[in-house]
Amino acid sequence: MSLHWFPGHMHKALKEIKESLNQVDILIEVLDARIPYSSENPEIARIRGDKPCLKVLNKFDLADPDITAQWQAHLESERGVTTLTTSNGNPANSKQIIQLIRSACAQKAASVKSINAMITGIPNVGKSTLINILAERTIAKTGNEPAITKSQQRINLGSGIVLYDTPGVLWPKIENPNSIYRLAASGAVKNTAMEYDDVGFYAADYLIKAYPQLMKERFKLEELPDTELAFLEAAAKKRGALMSGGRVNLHKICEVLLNELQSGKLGRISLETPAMVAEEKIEMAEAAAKKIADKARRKQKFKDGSLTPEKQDRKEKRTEKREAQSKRMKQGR
Ligand SMILES: Nc1nc2c(ncn2[C@@H]2O[C@H](COP(=O)(O)OP(=O)(O)OP(=O)(O)O)[C@@H](O)[C@H]2O)c(=O)[nH]1
Ligand SMILES: [Mg+2]
Repeated sequence: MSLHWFPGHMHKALKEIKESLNQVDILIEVLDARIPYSSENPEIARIRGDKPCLKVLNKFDLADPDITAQWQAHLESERGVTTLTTSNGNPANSKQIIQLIRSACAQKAASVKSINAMITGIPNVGKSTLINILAERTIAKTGNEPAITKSQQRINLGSGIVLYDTPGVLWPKIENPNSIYRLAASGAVKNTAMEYDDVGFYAADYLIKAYPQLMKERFKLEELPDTELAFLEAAAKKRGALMSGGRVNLHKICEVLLNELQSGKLGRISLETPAMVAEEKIEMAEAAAKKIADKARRKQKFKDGSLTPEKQDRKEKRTEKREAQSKRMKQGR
């Protein structure tokens, strides 16, 4: 599945983020705690330079806490960034962000009137919700679908901190194909821009392997089927997702599965672990190396092919003919 969802406003938003970056003292990248790797924007990592960066793992209430702890350790030790888990149901916890901003910018705070903090993140991850929590009032528009915030908004917290809310952005080329499915499964992509069935099958395959007990209980299955198709068929029968004639409605059950995953009804689920991602990175590097080797092989084959004895023979004859012709011309002069 490829993702064709990089609407015009995101292009503009990414450009604006880059442009206002030099007025910003600290970047707060809001990640989805269920997919900290897939929701991290490589463009932001590239442009941020050595500006302090705080990674907030939001929607922690929906993520698997053990896996989130693994991600925090990974991000802090390997990437040297400060992390914090947040969720909209725990405002007191989110307010720690203010302290973290102050301590990361302590030197700067002494010399300027206010600290500028920019909040970035993928669509629908909860940036505006978080800003409302920090501002203690509804100041930024929120909603359960991607692309609610359409332009940058400056919010003065009134305590020496100014926040910039930004529209959610994805990036034009998502390298890891698994990330596309996980972003879609988590709700970062508009429903109209994705194939429910593809994403549903991907999620089903992952869920029966990673969370077999949760799936068995949620769909009241005696035995958990070992393929995603068999699981979706069994779940569809249990939920009455059937078409006329009693055939299973796979589209409907994929929709149900994704809705329940996104709303947390399936339980606290993370869609990727540091170990999974490390393996995928090796696979991606191998695939890239194979592509280069295949290209070199094709090029060599083409070169060799053009030097078959018959071709060589014809080439020599052509050269001889040309030389003879040029000799005749010179003699004729
Ligand atoms: N379960 C859960 N839902 C959350 C959390 N934070 C935000 N939400 C919900 O996620 C949805 C998106 O929130 P927004 O704050 O509008 O997200 P955003 O990142 O500003 O989205 P865009 O402006 O579209 O990029 C809303 O329905 C929020 O109620 C959280 O911690 N847990
Ligand atoms: Mg928003």
